[in-house]
Amino acid sequence: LTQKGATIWLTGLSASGKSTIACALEQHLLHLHKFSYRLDGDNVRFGLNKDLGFDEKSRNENIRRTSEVSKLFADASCIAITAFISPYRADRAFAREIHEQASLPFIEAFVDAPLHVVEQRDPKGLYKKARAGEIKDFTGISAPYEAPENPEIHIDTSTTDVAESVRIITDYLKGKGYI
Ligand code: GGZ
Repeated sequence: LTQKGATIWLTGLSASGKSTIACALEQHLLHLHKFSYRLDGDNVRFGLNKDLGFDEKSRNENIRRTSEVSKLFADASCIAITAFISPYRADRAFAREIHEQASLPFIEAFVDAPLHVVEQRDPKGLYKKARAGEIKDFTGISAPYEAPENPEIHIDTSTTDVAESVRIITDYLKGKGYI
C-alpha cells in the first residue's frame, strides 16, 4: 500500500452540511481508489457510543472516542472522515494532539453556515423543537458551539455547494500530497 492515512475532521452546527459533504467526499475518494471511511453519528452514536447523550460530558466522551478511532483508521492508511458537531475547542484540540503525536495528518474543516440558515433548513425539525424547549442542550440554541479559530479548511455552505466543497477538500489533500 502506497497510501498514507489522514483524518479529515469536519466540525459545524447541526444541518450545516457535514454529513452530506462527508458522504460525497468518501464517494469521490473511493472513485480515485483511495481507501476512505466515514465516521458519523449514524455509525458511531448507534454502536460504540450508544451509551452517550448530548450533555457536555457525553459530547466530550463522544469526541474522545471518535478521535481515537479516527486515529486508528488513519494509522491503518485510511482517509478517515469524521462528521460530528464537535462543539468544544478543547475536544478538537485533543483529536489534533493525538494525531500529531502519531505523525498522522489531521485536517480540521469548519463546515460553516450562519445559524439563521441552518435553522431555516431544519431538515429534521430539531431547531424548531429546541426553540420550543422540547430538546434541551441543543447546539447553537441552548448549548455552545465554539467555532474553530485556525481550521485548515473553512467552507461556508450557505454559498458553497457540495461538489465545490468536495473540490476544496480534495485540492487541499492533493496540495499536501496526502492523496
Ligand atoms: C445537537 C443533537 C442534539 C442536541 C440530537 N444537540 O442534525 P443531526 O441531528 O442529524 O445531527 C445532530 C446530531 C449531533 O450528534 P454529534 O455526535 O455530531 O454531536 S456532538 O459532536 O456534539 O457530540 C442532531 C442530533 O445528533 N442531536 N440531540 N441536543 N444535536
